[in-house]
Amino acid sequence: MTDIDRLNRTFGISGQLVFFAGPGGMPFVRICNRHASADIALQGAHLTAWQPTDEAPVVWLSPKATFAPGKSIRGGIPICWPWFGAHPVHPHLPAHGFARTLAWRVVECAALPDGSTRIMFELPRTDTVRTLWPHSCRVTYTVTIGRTLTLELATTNTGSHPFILSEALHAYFAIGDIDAVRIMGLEGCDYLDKVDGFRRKTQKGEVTIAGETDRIYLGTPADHIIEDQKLQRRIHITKRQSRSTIVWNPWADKSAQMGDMEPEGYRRMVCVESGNAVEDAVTVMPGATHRLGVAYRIGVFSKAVGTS
Ligand code: TA6
Repeated sequence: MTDIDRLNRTFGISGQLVFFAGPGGMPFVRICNRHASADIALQGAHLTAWQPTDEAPVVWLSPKATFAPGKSIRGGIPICWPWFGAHPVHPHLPAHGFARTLAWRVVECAALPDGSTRIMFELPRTDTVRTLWPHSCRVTYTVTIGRTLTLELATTNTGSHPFILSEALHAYFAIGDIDAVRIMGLEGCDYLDKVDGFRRKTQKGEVTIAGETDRIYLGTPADHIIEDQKLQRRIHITKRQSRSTIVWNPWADKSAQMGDMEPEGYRRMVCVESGNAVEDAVTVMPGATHRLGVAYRIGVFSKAVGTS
């Protein structure tokens, strides 16, 4: 029996949840219910697709994404954990931590009474994890696929010393065109501008993107909206225990240099990432659980007032 057979036998839900060998032969799970469909790679517990019924895909996946062991997938929702960006002390360690490139274990799958589907993953404590992150902890990731996509990354400190972590759910959203998008909910927030030597600035008005953008917004508990004039839709983002929002678009030159993006790929995606980074990093006390939560849903787009 293959690993895929074993997974289907243990966790499969007839007509709703199936494990399969996806691109590069990597194990994936596909969920289809009356509300939505989604694909998740077990490597990184990396969601690569989410499409509510009768909607265009909400999550963007690069047509040139590569699927290989130990390599992060360009697009979808990579999990950045237990550090966001470069390691704060050892810059040679992998950017965005290691959770996005390790195989996660499936611990539970459930068909919920409202027709949505839940799947829970756990990050195994492998030798790599123990070496790179010498703290006792349990990390789970719960994904609920419905008309709303709900994600919860829970970190429990099972040791006797506090530890500090930074993290993000690095969501790539599919958009009609980068020129026709604005992001709301960050007005007045301070941000560190990575394309300007991490200078601290303050956001005036809504965020629009007209060049390479790589910003860590700090102290951002409010909900966000990505308004897309071209696709005529709004993506609503609601967060819990997340004080940072990262907005990233590599623009033309960087896209052309990246092996896993099409040169014009930057026009069709924007990253709006929910997490806790830099000064918003979280201290997890012994016995405590920190739960980073986020929910995405499509709201109605009104031409007249742009409200939902
Ligand atoms: O979240 C923004 C960012 O940290 C950018 O600086 C950019 O490099 C991006 O993530 C992608 O990182 P990756 O390691 O996946 O190439």
